Amino acid sequence: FGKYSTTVLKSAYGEVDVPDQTLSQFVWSSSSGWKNLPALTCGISGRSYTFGASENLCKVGAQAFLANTGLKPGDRIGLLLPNVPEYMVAVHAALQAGLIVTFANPLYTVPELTRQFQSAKVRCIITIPQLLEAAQTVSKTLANYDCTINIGGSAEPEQRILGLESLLSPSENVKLPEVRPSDIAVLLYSSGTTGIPKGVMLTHRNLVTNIIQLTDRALIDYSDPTDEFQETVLTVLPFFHIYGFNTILNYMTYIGAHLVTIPKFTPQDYIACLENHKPTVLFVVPSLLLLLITHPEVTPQHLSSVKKIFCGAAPMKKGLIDQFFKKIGRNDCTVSQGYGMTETSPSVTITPYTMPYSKSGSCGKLLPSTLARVIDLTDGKDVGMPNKSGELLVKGPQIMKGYLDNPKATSEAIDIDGWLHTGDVVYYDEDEYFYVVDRTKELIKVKGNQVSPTELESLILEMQGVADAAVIGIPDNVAGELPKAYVVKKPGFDSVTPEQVQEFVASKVATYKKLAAGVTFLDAIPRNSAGKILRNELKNLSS
Ligand code: AYL
Repeated sequence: FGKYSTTVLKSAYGEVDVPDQTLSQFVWSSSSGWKNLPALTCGISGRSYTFGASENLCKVGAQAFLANTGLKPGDRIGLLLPNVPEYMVAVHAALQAGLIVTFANPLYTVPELTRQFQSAKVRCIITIPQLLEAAQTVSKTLANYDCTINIGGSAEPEQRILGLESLLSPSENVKLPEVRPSDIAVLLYSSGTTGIPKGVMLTHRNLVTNIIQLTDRALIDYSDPTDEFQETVLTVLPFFHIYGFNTILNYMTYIGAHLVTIPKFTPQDYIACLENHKPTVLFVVPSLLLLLITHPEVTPQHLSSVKKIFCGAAPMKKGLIDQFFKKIGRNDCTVSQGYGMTETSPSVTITPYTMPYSKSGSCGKLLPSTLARVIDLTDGKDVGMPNKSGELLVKGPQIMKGYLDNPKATSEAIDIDGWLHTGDVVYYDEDEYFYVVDRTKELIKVKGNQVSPTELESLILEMQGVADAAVIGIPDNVAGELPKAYVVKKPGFDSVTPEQVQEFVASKVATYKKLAAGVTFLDAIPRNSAGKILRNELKNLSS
């Protein structure tokens, strides 16, 4: 009988028109009216750039890249930087030089960095003196490596280390290459629904589209800056993540907001920035919102300038917004929740600022030009009606081009009809508000950060005396989830302790990936006949 019927939900906000522009052209396309207003300021040091200055530095930087390094358009560069205002310049200079950029977490260990930069075939790393040693160690493992750019540090020509000045020396005779909107702009790493992190190829057009999808005035209430009023955005969410990169850095620059950055989160620095910069907008993940609510040193006065909060990247507990309003003693602040993935640039849904209170807990409605289906977890057929949960499938112009060098994973994620299988379990109500209820994919989310169970399992298997291992996420009130390992010992290794496994893993990964929910030894890991780990059985064991 051919195909069973599908129930396709369409955005209530129509379609977007996407200009034929690269990301850089788009981001500054409206800024001529506010060139002298501040665009980016480091909340700690006070280093600041206007819109005019940052736009100009990106162009100079692009020419300098091509003049002073051996890089050619299409080459990949890796950013190993904390959140500093220069992040913007580094990314957009590279993009305008036709380079493809991958971002690394500055907390990554050398093996983690090596894996990502080898996968992305990075030829140049941009970093700061504090991370130079790690960058140099990694660079020695990279084929066709060209140079390291050491922002804020000195040049060492014999080691192919360039200083920032070689990125800022104007080379006006260098012609910038033509970059097409369909070209890949960035490679961000995500484990998707299964396996180890993979390079997500996002084009200029994917990223531009997702910003335009968010500028619908029915969804978000904002106005262009004037000499009297400009939104001030405080953010600590990392620019190496798609949320920080596209939704904060690019989107907020596009609408003319002033971004205040913090290189390394501490509650004290965050509080000082609230006091000194009086932000009108905060970008958060649920664990940061919880911290603002519960931290004894954060007072209602600190938050008195805040009018808009954006939250995304992990499930937000119902009631958290009420707790926040209670803390600040007012409710004239909108809290928008967004849902999406690295693979979707990232936004798929957002709560309209006019959302009625009765919908709280929802992650919002489909963005313009976005389609969705919800399919039953057992038979794969569309649930076909509101209030029935199933896996969310999405289609739209913000969906990635695919996973780098991995057509198999790409075709598993995006089916032949173009639907991206999200691995998230959701339902929609009668008004097509979406609610995330669970996840079928293997991903663990710790404070909004992705942790791949496969990555931790293969690490644990490297440990002497370990025969088998499985990692799952355990619910946690503060972090959302924390990784926990089940381990089978080899005969003769009875003396291995949970702490030894934890320490082994901790020595090899960024802090947030640690086995913070512990290690339990089992006689065997439950697996199906195909050898797949039965994670639900492990979840039942732990609850
Ligand atoms: P990745 N509620 C529940 N789970 C969520 C939510 C949410 N609001 N947002 C993201 N997730 C989970 O690639 C979900 O499992 O991108 C999803 O598949 O690090 C996974 O996180 C994707 O993780 C915005 C602003 C999205 C931020 C984001 C976060 C993108 C996170 C839209 O407007």
